[in-house]
Amino acid sequence: RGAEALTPWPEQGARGRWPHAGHKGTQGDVCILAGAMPGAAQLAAQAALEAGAGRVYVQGLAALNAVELMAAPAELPWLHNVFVAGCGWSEAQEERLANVLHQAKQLVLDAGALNAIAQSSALQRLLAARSSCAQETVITPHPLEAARLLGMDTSSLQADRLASAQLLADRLNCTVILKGSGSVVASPGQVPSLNSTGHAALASPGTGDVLAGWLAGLWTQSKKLAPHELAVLAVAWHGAAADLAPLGGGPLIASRLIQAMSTLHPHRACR
Ligand code: NPW
Ligand code: AMP
Ligand code: MG
Repeated sequence: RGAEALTPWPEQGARGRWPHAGHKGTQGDVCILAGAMPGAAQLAAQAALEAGAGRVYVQGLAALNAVELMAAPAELPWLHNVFVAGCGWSEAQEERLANVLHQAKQLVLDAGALNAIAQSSALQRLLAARSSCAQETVITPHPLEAARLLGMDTSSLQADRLASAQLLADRLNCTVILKGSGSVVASPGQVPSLNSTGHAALASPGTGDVLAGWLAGLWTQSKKLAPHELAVLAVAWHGAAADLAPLGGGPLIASRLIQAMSTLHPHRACR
C-alpha cells in the first residue's frame, strides 16, 4: 500500500537507515512505563524493539518477557528516551503521570494515561502546555478514550471522526491518533490524515499497545520528523503489517502483528 514510500530515512538510501558506523547508542532509546497489566507493556516494548530502537527499557514490571528488554534504571534518563505511558494502566496514577508530563521530552500517551487525563483538568493543562516547552506528545486514543477526553458520547464522536480528532488535537495541543477503522491523525495547524492500511481483524486485544510501542520505536530513531508525520508513518506501517500478516480466517493476535512488522523494514528488503 505504499507505506514504504513514507520511510523517515530517505537520505540513507537503499541500504536502510543504519549509518555505516552506527551502533545501538545511535539508534535511540525507548522507555515503557508499565502499569498493573503487564501484557500491555510487554507488547509495547516488543513492538519498540521490532521498530529498531537501540535500547528498550521497561519500568514497573517484576519480570521481562524478552531477553532483549532491560529494566529501567531507578533514575529515568528523561532526555534521551521516547517515553510510553498508559498501556496497561488500570489504576489511577495521577502523580506519576504529572511527573512524566513535566519531564519527558518526547512522549506517547495511551489507554490508562488518557483516562487519567480525561478526569483531571490539572493533567489536561500540563499536557497542553508541553509544546511551549519544546516537548512533543502523541496521544493514541481509541474512540471511547477519545470520547472520555472530549466529554462526549462515542457515537457523536464517531459521527465525524476527522472533526473529533482535530478538536482533540487543538484542545490538548498535541498530535492525536484517533484509532479504529480508518485511523485519523490530527495535529494543531495541520491537515488531518486518514489512514487506509489495516483491517478489522486488528480489533484484537493488545494491537493498540503494539501501536504505541511501534510509534515510540520509530520516533526515537527519527528525531528529524515532526510528530504528525511520524504518527502518519507509524499508523500506515502498523496497518501494512496487518495487511501482510497471515490470517487463516482468525483474529490477528497482537504478537503475530509484531512478527509481521519484521517483514516491513526497508533494511530487511535490502539484505
Ligand atoms: P463499547 O463496548 O462499544 O461501549 P476500555 P481497553 C470502545 C489494557 N490492555 N470503535 C468499546 O466500547 C490497555 O492498555 C491490556 C468503537 C470497547 O468495549 C488498557 O490499559 C492487555 N468503539 C486497558 O487494558 C491487552 C471502540 O472501547 C471499549 C473501539 C483497558 O483497555 C488488552 C474498550 O475500552 C488491552 O490493550 C472502536 N474501534 N475500540 C494485556 N494483554 O495486558 C474500543 N472501543 O474499556 O477503555 O478498555 O481498550 O480494553
Ligand atoms: P486498541 O483499541 O487500543 O487495542 O487499538 C486497536 C487497534 O486496532 C488500533 O490500531 C485500531 O486502529 C485498530 N483497529 C481496531 N478496529 C479496527 C478496524 N475495524 N479496522 C481497522 N483497524 C482497526
Ligand atoms: Mg488500547
